[in-house]
Amino acid sequence: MPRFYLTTPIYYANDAPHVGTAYTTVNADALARWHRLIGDETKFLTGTDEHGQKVADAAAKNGQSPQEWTDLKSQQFRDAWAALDIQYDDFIRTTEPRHYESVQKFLTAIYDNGYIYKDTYKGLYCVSCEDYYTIETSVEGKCPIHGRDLIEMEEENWFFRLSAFEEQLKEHYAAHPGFVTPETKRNEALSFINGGLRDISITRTSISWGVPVPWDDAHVFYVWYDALINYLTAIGYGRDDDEVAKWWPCSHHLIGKEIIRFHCVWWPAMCMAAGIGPVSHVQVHGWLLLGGQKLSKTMASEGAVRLTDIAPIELTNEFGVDPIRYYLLRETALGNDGDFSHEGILARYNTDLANNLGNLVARVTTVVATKCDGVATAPRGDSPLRAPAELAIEESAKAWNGFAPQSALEATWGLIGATNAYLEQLAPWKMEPGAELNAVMGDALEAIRLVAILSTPAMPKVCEEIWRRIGLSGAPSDEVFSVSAIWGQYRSGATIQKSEPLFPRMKSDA
Ligand code: ME8
Repeated sequence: MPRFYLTTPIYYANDAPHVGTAYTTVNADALARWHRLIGDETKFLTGTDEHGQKVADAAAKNGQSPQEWTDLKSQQFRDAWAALDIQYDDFIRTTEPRHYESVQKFLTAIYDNGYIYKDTYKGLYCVSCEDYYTIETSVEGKCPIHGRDLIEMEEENWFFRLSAFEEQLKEHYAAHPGFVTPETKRNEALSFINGGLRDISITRTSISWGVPVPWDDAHVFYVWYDALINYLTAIGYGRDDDEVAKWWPCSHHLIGKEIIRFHCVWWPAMCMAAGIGPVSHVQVHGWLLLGGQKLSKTMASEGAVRLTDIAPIELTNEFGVDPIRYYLLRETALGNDGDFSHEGILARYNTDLANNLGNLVARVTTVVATKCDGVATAPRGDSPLRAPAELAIEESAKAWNGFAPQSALEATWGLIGATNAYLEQLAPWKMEPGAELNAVMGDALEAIRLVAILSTPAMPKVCEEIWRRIGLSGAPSDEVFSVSAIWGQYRSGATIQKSEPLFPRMKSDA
C-alpha cells in the first residue's frame, strides 16, 4: 500500500492561530484526506514550536512561565483546528520529552560526525524571525521581513558546518528535480545554495528556554535547530528505526515561502550531516495578503487590520466550517500569493456553493421527490454526462496528487457546471413523468455522487450530507475510491426527499 507522510510547519506558540496558519493547515488536511480516500497509508502531522526567545518574551510579558504559556497557546491551536475539522494523526509540541530525546540524538549524531564546532558568534539577530542577519542582509540595520531593530549579539556558540554541504546539496537538487515545488521556489532555494553557504550558530547561552545541548550544559539549542527535527521526532527518530524507515521515504513538508531557506537548505544539510536522507519533497506556498501585506503576527503596521487579528473561528461561525475550508482551498493556488477578503468569501459562497453546488442538489432532489415518486433511477452508460464526469475524475485526481487542491476543485466544479447546463437544456422540471425523466435524473444523481466523492477532502461534512440526500448511507470517504469513482455505480431504488437548501444565500452585509 502506498504511504504518504505530510507535515505543516509547527506554529510558534507565542500568538493565536489565524487565517494564515489556517490556510496551510486546511490545505494539508485536504491533501491528507485525499490520500486516505485513495487508500494510501497516511500520516498527517502538525503542532506547535514552543522554544526560542520570542516565546519566552511573550510568556514573560504575560506574567507566565514559558511552560504555562505554551500549554495555553498550544491548546488554542488544537481548538482552532478542531473547529476547522482538521483530522491530524499527530500533534507535536516541541516541549514534549519525545522531542527532547530525538533532538539530542539527532544533534549528537551530527556532532559525532564532526560537523559541529565551537566559535564566537558576533552579529545581528531578529527575534521575530528567530534568525541571524549581517549588516549586508539587513535593510539599514533593520530586519528585512519585520522592519524591526535587530539585536546585536556576541556569544560563544556551537556552529553547524553548513558550508561543508554546498556540493552535496547541489547534487541532491540536480538528482531530484521534484525536491522543491513549485519550480520558482526551487530556483529560489537553489540560488541560496549557489550564493554560498556560511556555517550557522546553532546554540545560545543567553537564554535557557530550549533543548539542552547534551555535550555542553551552558548551552541550549537555537530554536530553529530543534524545531526542524520535529518532523523526525513524530516518526520516532532515535526511538523506533522501523517507523523512520517506513515514513521518511514518503515524507512531504508543506511550508510558507518565508521559511524556504530553513527547510530547503539547512534541513536537508542537517539530515545529510546526521546520516539520514533528506525529506522527499517540500511543497512551498505563498502568502495570503490583506491589503497587500502578509498577514503575519509580527508585521503590525500602525492601525492596519491584520489577518492575525482574524481568528478562524470567527469565520467559521459566520460562514460555516466547510465554506471556509472551500474558500481557503479554492481561492489561492498553492505556490501563489492570494488576497484574503470577506467579499471574496461571500462571492465564493454565493456563486460556487449556493448557485452551483447547492442549486444542483436542490434541483435534482426536488424533481426526483416531486415527479419520480421520490425513487432514484440508475444512470445510463451512454449519458452525455459521462464524458465530463470522467474528465473531472481524471483531472481532479491528478491535481490532488500533484498538491493542487485549487485545480482539483476547479475540475470538480467543471462537472457541476456541465450537469447544471444539461439540466437547463432539458428542463426536467417541465418534463412529463416517465422513463425519459427518470433516466435524466439518474444521470444527474450519478454526477452528484461523483462530485461528493471528489469534494470530500475539501468539505467532508457537506459531502456526507449530500451523500445522505441522494439516498446513500455512510459517507463518500467510506468508499474505496478506485471502485466508487467510476461512472455508473449509482444504483436505482434509493428514496429521495426534498430538503432545505445546503447553502442558504448570504447577503453582502451578512
Ligand atoms: O515560522 N499566508 O512559525 P509561524 C499564508 N515556527 N500562510 C501563512 C501566513 C500568511 N499570511 N502567515 C503564516 C514558524 N502562515 C516556525 C516554523 S517549522 C519547523 C517552524 C503560515 O507561526 C505559513 O505556513 O510563524 C508559514 O510558513 C507559517 O504559517 C509560519 O508560522
